[in-house]
Amino acid sequence: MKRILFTCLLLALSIVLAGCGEKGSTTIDLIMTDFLFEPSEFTVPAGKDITVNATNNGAVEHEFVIFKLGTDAGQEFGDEDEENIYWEVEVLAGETTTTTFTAPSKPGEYFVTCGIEGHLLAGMVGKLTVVEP
Ligand SMILES: [Cu+2]
Repeated sequence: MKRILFTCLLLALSIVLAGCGEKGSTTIDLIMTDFLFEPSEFTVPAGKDITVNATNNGAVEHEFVIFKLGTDAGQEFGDEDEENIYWEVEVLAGETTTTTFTAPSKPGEYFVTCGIEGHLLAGMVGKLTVVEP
């Protein structure tokens, strides 16, 4: 009987720990191709330092551009969108870059795209979900 109780406790503990894992990751592992983000959706904890490991497997340069909350690039990325950028990183074709940024302090869904002309339309769109840590 005691053993069953112990097993139940372990099970409950593992569920709680698994739940903690859903509070977002401080690491983003990103593959860029012509013309997709893989994966395209990320969840990070608000206000934390996030490490981005970005690999460009494409034949052309790509960017990972996070927009400010409540903004997006519309149909196509243009000069008018520059002021709405929260953070961005550029990766040359065939390169891997590791860099960091501080996640926005406000939870919400942030628009992500590649700022190079035509890449948004081609499908380089993503979403960064910021959650309470
Ligand atoms: Cu691109």
